[in-house]
Amino acid sequence: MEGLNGGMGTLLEEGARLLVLTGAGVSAESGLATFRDSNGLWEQHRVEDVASPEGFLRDPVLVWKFYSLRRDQAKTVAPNPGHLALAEVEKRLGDRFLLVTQNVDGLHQRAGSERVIEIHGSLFRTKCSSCDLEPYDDHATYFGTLPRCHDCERRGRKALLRPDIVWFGEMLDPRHLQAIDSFMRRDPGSPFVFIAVGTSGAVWPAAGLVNLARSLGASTLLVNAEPAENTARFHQFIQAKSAEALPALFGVSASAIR
Ligand code: BV8
Repeated sequence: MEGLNGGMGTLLEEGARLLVLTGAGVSAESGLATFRDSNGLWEQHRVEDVASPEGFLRDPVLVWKFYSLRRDQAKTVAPNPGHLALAEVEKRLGDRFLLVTQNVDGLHQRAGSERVIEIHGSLFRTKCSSCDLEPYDDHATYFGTLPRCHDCERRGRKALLRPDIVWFGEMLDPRHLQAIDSFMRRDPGSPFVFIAVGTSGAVWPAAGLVNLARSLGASTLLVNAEPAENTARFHQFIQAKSAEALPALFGVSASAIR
C-alpha cells in the first residue's frame, strides 16, 4: 500500500489522485445516528420504507416528518475531526482530490469541503415530485402541512414537493456517476488511491465503486468501525473510528483542524 504507508507526503510527491467515499459512519461522531443504528428508531419504520418513492406515495406526511426530524437534528450537530481532516486534504491536493459522499447531512461542506459529490442527494434541498423544478435550498420543516409545487399549481396541476434525496429504487444522478468515472480515469499513469470511510458497503451502486477503482489500478483502503460487507474488495482495512483515523492517516495535526 505505497501511497498510504508513506502517509500524505507520498501521495503529494507522486502527484497521486485520491478519491474518498464516505458513509453515515463519518457523521456518527458528530452525533448523527447511522442507518445501521437508526433502523427502527424512526417511527418504528425501516429506512427503506420511508426512504423510497413508494413510501412517499403511501404516506407523505410520515416521510416529510422523517426528513424534517433529520433536518432539525443535522442543524444541531457540528462537523467532527474526520470531516475537517478531509477538508484539509482537499486544500493540499486540490483537483487531485475528490470526495464522494453517501451522506445527505451537509457536514462535509460545513467542514470546508468543496469538491464534494452528494450521490444520495441532500437533506437541505427540496424538489418537485412531478415537474422538473430546479431543486432549491430548503431548511424548513414540514410536520403535517405538505408543501406543494407552485409551478405545477400555475399549470393547474397538484403536486407535492419532496426532499431532493435519492431514495431506494431511484437512479443516482448520471452526471454524478460520470464525474466520478472521469476522475477515476484521469491521468491513467499517475498513482490512484481510493479510500472508503464509515460505510457498511451495503448500499449499491456506491458499494461497487471500489471495484471500479481497483479495475483502474487504485490502491484501496477501507477505514471503518467494523468490517463492512465489501471489506474483501479492499487491499487494506483499518478498523478504527474515522474522527481519530482520518487526521492520523493524512498527517493532519489538530492545529491544522480549526
Ligand atoms: C439504484 C438516501 C437502480 C436516503 C440512500 C445493485 C445495484 C444497484 C442497486 C441495487 C443493487 N442491489 C440492491 C440495489 C437496490 C438498492 C440497494 O443498494 N439496496 C440495499 C439496501 C441492498 N440501491 C438503490 O436503490 C439505489 N438505486 O441503484 O437504482 C435502478 C435501476 C434502474 C431503474 C431505477 C433504479 C439507490 C441507493 C440510494 C438510497 N438512498 N440515502 C436517506 O439518506 O435518507 S442510502 C442510505 O444508506 C444513506 O445514503 C446511507 O449512507 C446509506 C447506508 O449506508 P452507510 O452510509 O454505509 O451507512 P450504514 O449505517 O449502513 O453504515 C455505517 C458504517 O459506519 C457501519 O459499517 C459502521 O460500522 C460504521 N461506523 C459507525 N461509526 C463509525 C463508523 N465508521 C467509522 N467511524 C465511526 N465513528
